[in-house]
Amino acid sequence: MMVKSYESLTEAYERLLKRPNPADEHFYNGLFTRYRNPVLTREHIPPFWMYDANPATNPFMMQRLGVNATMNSGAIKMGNKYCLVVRVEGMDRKSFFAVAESDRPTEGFRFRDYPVILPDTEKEETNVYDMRLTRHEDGWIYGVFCSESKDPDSADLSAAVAAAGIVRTKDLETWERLPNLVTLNSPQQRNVVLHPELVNGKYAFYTRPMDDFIETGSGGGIGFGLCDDITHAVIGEEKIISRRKYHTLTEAKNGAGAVPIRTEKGWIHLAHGVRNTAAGLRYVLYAFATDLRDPSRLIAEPSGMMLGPLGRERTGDVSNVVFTNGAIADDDGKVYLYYASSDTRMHVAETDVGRLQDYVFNTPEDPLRSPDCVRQRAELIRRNLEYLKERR
Ligand code: M1P
Repeated sequence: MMVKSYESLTEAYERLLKRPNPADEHFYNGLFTRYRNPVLTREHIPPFWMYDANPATNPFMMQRLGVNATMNSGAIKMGNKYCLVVRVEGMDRKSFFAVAESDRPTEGFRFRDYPVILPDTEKEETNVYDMRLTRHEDGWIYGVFCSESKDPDSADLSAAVAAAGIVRTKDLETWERLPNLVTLNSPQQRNVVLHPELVNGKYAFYTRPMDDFIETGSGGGIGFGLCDDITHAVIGEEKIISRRKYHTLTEAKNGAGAVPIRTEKGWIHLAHGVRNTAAGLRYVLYAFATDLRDPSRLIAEPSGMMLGPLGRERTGDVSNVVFTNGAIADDDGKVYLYYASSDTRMHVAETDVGRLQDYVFNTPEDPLRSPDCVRQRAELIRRNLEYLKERR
């Protein structure tokens, strides 16, 4: 078996980072355009993160610390840079965060030299993942992520406890760790997102109440709660704002995704919904809107999925999953939705605020029963056929 030189590995990596990423015109729905190549894969990891570059100590030029996946990334624009705080998963299954940035939203993402060194303040914390980045009106950028530890009350080795970890930064370089979020009425939390503005003078979080690490149990959906002090964040009441419903894409669970986008008509939320199938859980993305002044008040909930796993997105470490925890609403109205497929790689899809508003406010709601769904579709067909006949 040949031994590659460290230089050849670096050349291949540099070539990959220069690869153009054209828009993929195959899929059309009028709402978003996918880009053909993933924006980040494990191949985008700098070789000096994985190999010992010195042939004297690495004669077979072997990976010493490999990387398995790059996925669920928070997203934010800093100056003219598109920044992703990526969930990187090592071969050891542990995830950590790393900043990858580019001056283009759809290609050229390069990891900074070092991963994020999070302050190690939670001694039982074993794994961290899925950071949402909120540029808050108080001047900080907050990162809210899942802080996972072994369940101390269970002998089951896979029993874990999920909580929401909170950090803040001004530059994605130096991070201050705050105590984990406490939700008085929910034993576990994952997919927690900080709202970018104070609501009634308080910090507002989108939560996902859960009875258990995997199952949400009695947790009814995406919650909303307020807290007085972000440096010791405690939430009492969690009001359910996007409720799970029978025979919908959120039947098994759902969770807030990207930080909501402020538009003239309301806050637009991009979330994930999960249902169970014979092939296991299926994760898709959906959208809804809440009131500008009261972001806990649902004002629009279009029917069905906005984006589902397609083609090669459908396979990976956890197949049949698309997941987002970051989008960038750019100054020109474009919106870049960063999403991972099958817990393996990162993609981008492009839309704009006008299209998102049109989608969220003009897509009919899910009537929840087949007879009503077919009536809804028959009405669209009737209107179209009349319109097309008149045009002739
Ligand atoms: O494996 C799919 C996703 O599962 C979890 O999402 P949820 O809490 O909604 O089940 C998360 O761990 C996420 O990271 C993962 O992509």
